[in-house]
Amino acid sequence: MNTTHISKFLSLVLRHKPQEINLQLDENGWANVDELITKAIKKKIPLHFELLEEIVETNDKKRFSFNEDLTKIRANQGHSINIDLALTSTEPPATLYHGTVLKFIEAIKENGLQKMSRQHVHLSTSITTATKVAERRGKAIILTVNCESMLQDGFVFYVSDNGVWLTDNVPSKYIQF
Ligand code: HQG
Repeated sequence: MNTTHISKFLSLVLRHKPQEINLQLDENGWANVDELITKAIKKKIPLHFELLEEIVETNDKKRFSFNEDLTKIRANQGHSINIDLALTSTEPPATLYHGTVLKFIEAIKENGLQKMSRQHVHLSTSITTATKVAERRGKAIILTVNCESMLQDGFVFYVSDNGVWLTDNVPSKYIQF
């Protein structure tokens, strides 16, 4: 099993289905590292501490973080379960980008960007990153979000530990299609 497989397993249990291995996450999404390792091994996932360290450090999108004393681990963003990342609201750049695909455009024009199954709408600082996000689904269409106006109108933004910008929703009047 390579690190990509382990990383996908970690995304599953730390973001979506901790119950798959009967893992407890606290209200901020942290899992106890020893408990995670023990419960993963029970499910035949060959996890050990050094491997977790390697994944935290080398994961292409820095999806996971340890706490300071390395006893806890969590996903930096992307959860579908209801946890509070305890992020501080932060002033975004004037413009952020969202990569999507043609089949969603009509619905986005109608309803704006919605968080769908996640806890936030995800926005990127660069067109390159937004393009990669979109290309998981097909040919990329990049939407430009006018964060400056949103901020003036009282919308709140957060930035995750791995640099993804998060907000609750983006009404279509702030989107340049
Ligand atoms: C679309 C991955 C219809 C939206 C990525 C997107 C990212 C709407 C999809 C991170 C809509 C939701 C997040 C509306 C939005 N009607 N469709 N009103 N509003 N959509 O996966 O932003 O690998 O939840 O455009 O790389 O694609 O998991 O969000 O296509 O960083 O770490 O609905 O997930 O990171 O899809 O991706 P997602 P996303 P990880």
